[in-house]
Amino acid sequence: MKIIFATGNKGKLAEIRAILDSDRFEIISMKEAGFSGEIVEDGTTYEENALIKVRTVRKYLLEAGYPGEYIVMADDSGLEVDYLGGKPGIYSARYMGEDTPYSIKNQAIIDALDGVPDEQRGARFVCSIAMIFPDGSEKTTRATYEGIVAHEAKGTNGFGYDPMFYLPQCNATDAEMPIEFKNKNSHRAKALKQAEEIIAAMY
Ligand code: ITT
Repeated sequence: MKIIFATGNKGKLAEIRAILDSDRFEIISMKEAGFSGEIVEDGTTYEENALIKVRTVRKYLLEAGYPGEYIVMADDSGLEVDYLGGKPGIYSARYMGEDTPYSIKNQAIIDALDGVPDEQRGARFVCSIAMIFPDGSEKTTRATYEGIVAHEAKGTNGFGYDPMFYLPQCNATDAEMPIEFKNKNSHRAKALKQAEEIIAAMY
């Protein structure tokens, strides 16, 4: 089955390709499928934004006459920091400006929690996966990945906020852990597993 993935984020796409079973799915990015338009993410939840992405790309593919049967899939995700009242949440990509380097964004969150004890540094990544099937029906899944805000940004694996996302049980940040660990345990890994189960029940 072909999956056209509606994301422009290269870090996400690399993880998605590593997580989804390559024997069952051919993953094609929206760019590879010819989509180069803007997607206005003006939903108020991860699910709404993920659905906006799949609907926008599916509309394009249908109008462009993209051949064959395919599922359009998207990921909307974000980082929620308890001490910041759940921010940046669905605005994680836009937080402090879309083009601001993550070294600066990560340090800003660490600085905002200066002196805050570990018990109050709780944070989680949230991921919602949306799918539109060939018959036009839609499904979403959601999963979380729990950690705390690190005292220092460390590591180079992953992308985005991974260097400041500390996993106490691993004594390491997400960006210091092997990629295989994140791709088994992350919000994205778990939400994609649920998506795979939904697909398996349908086909
Ligand atoms: P697309 O909409 O094109 O998929 P995007 O980066 O704009 O790309 P989102 O709107 O879903 O995607 O924003 C998700 C942001 O949340 C992402 O840019 C990171 O800042 C953060 N994020 C999500 N998952 C993450 C992860 O696994 N590791 C680090 N940061 C993550």
